[in-house]
Amino acid sequence: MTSEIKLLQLFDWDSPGEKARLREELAAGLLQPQASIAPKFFYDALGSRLFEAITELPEYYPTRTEAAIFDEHLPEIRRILGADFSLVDLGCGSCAKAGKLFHAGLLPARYVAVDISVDFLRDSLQNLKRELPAIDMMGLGLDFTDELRLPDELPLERRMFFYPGSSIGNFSPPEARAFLKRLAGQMDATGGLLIGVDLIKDKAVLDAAYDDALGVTAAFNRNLLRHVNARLDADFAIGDWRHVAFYNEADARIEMHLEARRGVDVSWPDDTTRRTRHFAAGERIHTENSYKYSPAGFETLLSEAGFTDIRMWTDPRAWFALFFARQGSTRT
Ligand code: AVJ
Repeated sequence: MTSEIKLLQLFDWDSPGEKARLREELAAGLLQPQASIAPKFFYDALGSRLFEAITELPEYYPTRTEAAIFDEHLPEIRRILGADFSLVDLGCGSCAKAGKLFHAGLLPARYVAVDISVDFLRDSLQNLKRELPAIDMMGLGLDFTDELRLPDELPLERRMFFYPGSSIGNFSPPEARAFLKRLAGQMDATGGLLIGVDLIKDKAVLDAAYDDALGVTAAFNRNLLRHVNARLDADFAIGDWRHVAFYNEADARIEMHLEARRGVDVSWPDDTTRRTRHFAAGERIHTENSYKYSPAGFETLLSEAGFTDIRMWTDPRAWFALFFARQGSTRT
């Protein structure tokens, strides 16, 4: 037992190599006819805090609905996870969800908290370690959507991956399937996946959840431009961009965009010079998809990705689902 947490930083926004890669990624997205910026740019320290604020909004039902499902089924979930397991928390953010489980008696032998927002991760994990010094804790600053590299010292047995909050919704269904397959490859048959998934529901409920009256989601969306300016030296004028979010029923996804209020030029540095793009009034930058699933649809996705023994819990309105599945070890 150590009072110190280990922090392994495998992703550094500010390293020269990473910066060059991110600039290329930014340029590729901005220069498409339909411009886009990846949702990972939401999560600087302020973005992570704004997301925490979103989870408290009356319109944003996913977090509290998922928490209610956990409360309701905790004894069963505890039984399924068993003892002496490692909890690998993917995109832990404030680590609040894992902390709640620990306080409710669901205690892992070790806790591996993974997040791209490295400074936020360090603070969150230090606070959690102070509350629960008996749990071995490790932080991993990593863009796990890119590559999930776990430390060699983490035993292969009883790895329980925790992927709550419907973060899986940021992937398209084929990307989600590929990601889940890669996850399955990181555990053996004694491991498992505990994953939260937002369900298809009435469009009005979904629209409101991503366009709240207080404007917190709008701030979260627009903060992405502030982050891109600060990290990559772009020159977005934040005030020129309007938050747009809606449920696209045909594709079963929330789309978030930033829409130019007037004609604007945006520039960002290249290796040698600056590149620019003009946006006409009303043109949009696509910043996020948040896919919604039917229970049967997600179960199929899990089994296609190599998981078996699939269980699902939901709330009385069937707005959100929590799945547990084991890795199907019989595959060759
Ligand atoms: C963190 C990806 C699960 O899609 O609901 C919340 C992000 N975006 N409001 C979601 C988000 C706008 C959130 N995820």
